[in-house]
Amino acid sequence: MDLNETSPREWLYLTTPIYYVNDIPHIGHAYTTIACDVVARTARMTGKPVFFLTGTDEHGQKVWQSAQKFNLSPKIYVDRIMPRFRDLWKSFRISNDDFVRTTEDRHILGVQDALDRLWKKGDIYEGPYEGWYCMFDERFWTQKDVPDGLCPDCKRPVEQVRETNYFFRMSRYQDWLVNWYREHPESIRPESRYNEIMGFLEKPLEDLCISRPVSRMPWGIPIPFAKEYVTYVWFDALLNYITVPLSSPGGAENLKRLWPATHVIGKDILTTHAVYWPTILHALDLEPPRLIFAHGWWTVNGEKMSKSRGNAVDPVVYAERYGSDILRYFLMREGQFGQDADFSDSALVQRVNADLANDLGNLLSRVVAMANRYGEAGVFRIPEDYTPSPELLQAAREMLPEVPRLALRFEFHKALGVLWNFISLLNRYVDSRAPWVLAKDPGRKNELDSVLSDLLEGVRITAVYLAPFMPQTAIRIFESLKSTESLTGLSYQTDGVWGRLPKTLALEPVSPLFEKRNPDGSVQKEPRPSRQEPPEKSGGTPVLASPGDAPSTDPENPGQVQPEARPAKPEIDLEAFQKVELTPARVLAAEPVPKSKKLLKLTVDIGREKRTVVAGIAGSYTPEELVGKTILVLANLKPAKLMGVESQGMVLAAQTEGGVSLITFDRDLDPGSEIR
Ligand code: ME8
Repeated sequence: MDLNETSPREWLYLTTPIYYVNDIPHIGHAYTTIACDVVARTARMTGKPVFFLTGTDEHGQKVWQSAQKFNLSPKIYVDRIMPRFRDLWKSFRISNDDFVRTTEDRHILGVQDALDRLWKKGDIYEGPYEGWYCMFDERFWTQKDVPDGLCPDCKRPVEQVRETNYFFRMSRYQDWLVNWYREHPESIRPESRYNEIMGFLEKPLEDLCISRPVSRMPWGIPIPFAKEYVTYVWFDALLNYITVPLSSPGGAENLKRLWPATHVIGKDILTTHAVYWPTILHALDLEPPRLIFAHGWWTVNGEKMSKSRGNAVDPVVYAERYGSDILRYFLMREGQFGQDADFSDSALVQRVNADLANDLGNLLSRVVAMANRYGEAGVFRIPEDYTPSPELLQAAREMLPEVPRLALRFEFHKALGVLWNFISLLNRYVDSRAPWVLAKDPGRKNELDSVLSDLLEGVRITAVYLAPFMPQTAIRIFESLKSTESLTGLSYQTDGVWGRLPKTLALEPVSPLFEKRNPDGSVQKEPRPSRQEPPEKSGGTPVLASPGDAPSTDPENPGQVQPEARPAKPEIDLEAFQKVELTPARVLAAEPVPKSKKLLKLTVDIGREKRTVVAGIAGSYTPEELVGKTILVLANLKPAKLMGVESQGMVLAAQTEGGVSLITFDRDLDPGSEIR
């Protein structure tokens, strides 16, 4: 069930898994929790009522063993570890409405009540058990599952166990479950996970062993009708999703209002959620979850990350180094939510420098600095007759359905992609409208103020759409703009529309939102100035401008708030890139273009043929020094006439402080060699 399809008044009951406290949290836990937080915040901003639950799974073998390792009683141990999770969520600004611990009375009583009901109904029975037990995964396997004596999941040795136990009649509900999923194919996402579960359900379902003898493992919820047993940790843990609403004010009515829930989990715990849990719910006369979204796995340098492997990325360390909002952004932007992704410092640094420092941070700094500088005595006034730029207005309007819609479909990277397109549009608008040029002409004061109003509103709206992903950054932007929004009650409908800024703004220059990073993650001490100059003419001309041709930098405004960083362009896919034919070309001849100071006419060999290309490089190269060089040419650009000469391609070069620098190759190669 797509969350966008539920009625706006219907509750979104959203849950994370409750995490084991056998060790401290890692980035995988943060991933699921942040994703839920983004969905919860987005849904609230659309006006939907939300109940967002997370918590800790504190019973079971793993936790018990960890406590033993530290020579602590399990209760003292869990009391020490649990705050690591609770406090981490606070530092990540997770907006959960409740936090459940499975050692709390409200949960224990709820589990015992459910056990009693199922026992009385005959859905739980006592029976002999003989099987192969994996201590690590806390589950039994049959002989055929473990031909090599190793757990099929974790590959650790299994041990044979014979004992009397209690079983939940899960097999009884197999046909019902298969039918349910046939009728509700949208209730497990992504679709591949739905198919996985349907495949799993083709094999006969066994009954589920839901008890552990106290003599073997005492750390669990006592079974009310069999005191020498505790409840199997998964049966205990899954029930948190209903014990919390049931024990809250309103009890059964409260649960009825919230149910069915949307569970966000990692793909590792899909079977427990998509098979065990709906059958337990059905036996308790409750509907299966509305949606189970099983996201992908984070690896580190290609390896599975887990607490037990010791290669876990510590979110506390990263939040301290970068700030929790940056980590939130990275996790939501990098990779697709349903797919695996690899965590690397270099990818993180790249996102910080390009998306955050360059695109967003610079935009805010330059816009606020200009409003401050070009206002009267630091006070900027939105003109009485201000009409917003139709292009920006349209782009902002398109974000209103699109960004929340994508976030509620768990397509976080796409939602952020749409928002960053808007940010790029604003950056291009700064460059094309060049307020520092308008400011030189008193007759264009009204135009200048309108452009700045557009930009200030655009940045404010950016913060509204950013808020679910980067709540602290959104607040900093609102504060920088002296805008009155707060995260509580923020709404797309009222705050995400044009025209909410105060009419008079006394803005002060702001410190950078984000600091640029070196490849090792350390803060770059002195930001390297980068300049961007637009081409001499637009329209795909194969000419590079010489510096100073166009006023794209702000000469009156030196320092880091300059419009100096090149805004990132919208993301393209490989297919788009593959349309571009880049080719090494040997310069056979070069001569000046008559009557032009900048243009040279080159005859180049591109392997399959000769071409004439015209390039604006006369200020940086003499014709003589070019002949014999192998340069890079864009070969499939539509020909264009420049000063009367048809250019059949474009020479590529980098803009430098002193002119341009042609792209050449560090080895000898044939013209026309493939560039990939
Ligand atoms: O399974 N990549 O708790 P747990 C992405 N207590 N997500 C990851 C991850 C990774 N490398 N590693 C962990 C339990 N996760 C049970 C749950 S619910 C009733 C009981 C996330 O501490 C992901 O959400 O092992 C995964 O499902 C969860 O942490 C497992 O957390």
